[in-house]
Amino acid sequence: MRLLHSAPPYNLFGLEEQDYDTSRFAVLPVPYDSTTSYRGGAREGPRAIIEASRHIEFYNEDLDIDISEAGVYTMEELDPDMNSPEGMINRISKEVGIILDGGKIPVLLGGEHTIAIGAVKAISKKHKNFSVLHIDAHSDSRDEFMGTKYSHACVMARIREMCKSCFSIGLRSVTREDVEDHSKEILFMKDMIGMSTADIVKTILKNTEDNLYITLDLDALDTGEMPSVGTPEPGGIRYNEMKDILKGVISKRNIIGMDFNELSPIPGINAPNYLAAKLIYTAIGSVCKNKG
Ligand SMILES: [Mn+2]
Repeated sequence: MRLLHSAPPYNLFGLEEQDYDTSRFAVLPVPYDSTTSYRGGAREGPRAIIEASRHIEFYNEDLDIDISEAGVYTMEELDPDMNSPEGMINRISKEVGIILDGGKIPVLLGGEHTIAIGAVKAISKKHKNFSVLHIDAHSDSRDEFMGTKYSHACVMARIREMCKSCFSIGLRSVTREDVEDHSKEILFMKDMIGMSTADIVKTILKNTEDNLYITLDLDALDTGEMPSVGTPEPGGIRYNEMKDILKGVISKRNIIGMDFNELSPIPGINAPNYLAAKLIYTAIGSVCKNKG
């Protein structure tokens, strides 16, 4: 029972009761932004998402589900390893490995995009056949950036080394090499404009395996709705379209993990934090709609 005038508990969606053993989803907050090259602050992301999520209704009319029945467990924040980005990735990988061993779906809250490398590293030890759906404004495909192979600008270069196939959508800040080397596995933003959501979903499904990991850099969204990112690239995916893409893809795939990264909250502007929290609700809720 919630006491009168008491705030919702501090966890994702402000759930009254949480039980790790019976939970289906393990939420891992990773307040880390060490390799960020432009505006920092993504380390504040997980707390801002959790804070906003505590004020979302449990019930969602769009999905017709109640998130308090979904089995979502929020873990303690993962302490950053400030020695090296590689050390941090290994720490994340170890933690996600424990979640996977427990038969749960890891949901990481970033933090900078680098956290995805750690998650996919753990996933790749469990699954042979899986794809990564990469939703982002940027290609993140540099082999090395600012002296490390584990920078936010290298995420997809590292992930491609670990998974059977990757498919990227929303990209609108790329290099000539990206276009030459990877255009078959990219749905550029310029081509998404004018496509129906159903066709976008179809294209994603055509290019991914059944076991799917989703890494969502929030800068894929339009900066008007999502200004709270370190590297705001104009002309992105609108919230409603993103929501429908997630719903459509997740309904046809076995989701083995997800991360939502790069929220860099702007003090006093809470709407983007809510937006991020609601997208995460949509993603988790859509997994719940699937059988199994
Ligand atoms: Mn990005």
